[in-house]
Amino acid sequence: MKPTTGFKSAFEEDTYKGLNSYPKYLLSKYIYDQKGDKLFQKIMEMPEYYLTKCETEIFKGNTPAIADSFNGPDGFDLIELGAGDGKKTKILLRHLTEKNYEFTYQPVDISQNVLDELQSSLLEELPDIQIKPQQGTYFKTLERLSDYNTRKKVILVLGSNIGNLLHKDAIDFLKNIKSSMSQEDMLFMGFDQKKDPQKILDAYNDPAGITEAFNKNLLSRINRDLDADFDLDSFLHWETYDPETGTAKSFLVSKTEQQVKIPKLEFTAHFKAWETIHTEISQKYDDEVVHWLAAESGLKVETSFTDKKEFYRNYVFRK
Ligand code: AVJ
Repeated sequence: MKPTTGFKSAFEEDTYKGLNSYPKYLLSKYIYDQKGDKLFQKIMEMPEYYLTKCETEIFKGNTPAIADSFNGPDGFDLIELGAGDGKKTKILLRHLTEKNYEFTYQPVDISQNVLDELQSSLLEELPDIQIKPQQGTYFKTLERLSDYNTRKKVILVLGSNIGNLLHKDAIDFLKNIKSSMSQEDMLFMGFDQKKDPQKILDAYNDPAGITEAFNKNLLSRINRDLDADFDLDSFLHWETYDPETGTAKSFLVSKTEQQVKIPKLEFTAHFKAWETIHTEISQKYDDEVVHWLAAESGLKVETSFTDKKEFYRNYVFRK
């Protein structure tokens, strides 16, 4: 039964839906509350999480070429979807500022908190930068920006964030971006590449248990926000990677038969022993798949940059 008073947020509704489905699932976007953001920062610093290191290597090794490709006749506006702590972007921003490129930096995030922290750290490190944080969903913000911007836009989506989307959702996302682009605009996007499957499993299954805590933050958050009583120790973090499809999947597996009360949903979830909750996908790509996604979305791949090991690739797309 749905709660008699109705759902008070999308989080409540999505949680209810996911735990009433078979097989059960939860949406990975809800991992990122204050605690989840901190855990993700820790993940990016783990030796096993090669994605951040590779993308940083790409930025460091190609700064002038990337900066030049961004520039337009009247300068440009750099719009970053899901900026986070902006560590990788800062490499570029420093170069752009030092070489006196005419640009603004517009980080977009749903969390005002993340934006405030990014803004204050940036103004400390690069006092001359023109930063215009944009709070909101990617889609609404892109719509608004395409109405206001008159010069070249460069849209950044880093960290292989697109990997959380199934291909059909990734195509919708790319189409949305495309519809906010004009002819001269550019999309610069990071895609984690297919590689030794063990390397991928290790990145999502660290022995220190940081990824486990990150995954289980979905349950902690339901405990915190919806007064539930999930016992985190009775769930197992489980990662799979299918080298054929390139899909890494995260699960939480109930080690025992159990019931979990979720008072704010007026609902009790039942778990059989070894029942799963699917929590996240982290898609891995190759050139062929990226070109296919681009073609399906009406975009063209202009060029790309990779690291020495070719673990990761940043692509430049145009309309
Ligand atoms: C932020 C979605 C790119 O899938 O690699 C890290 C999130 N999940 N470890 C990823 C994540 C587990 C990350 N993305």
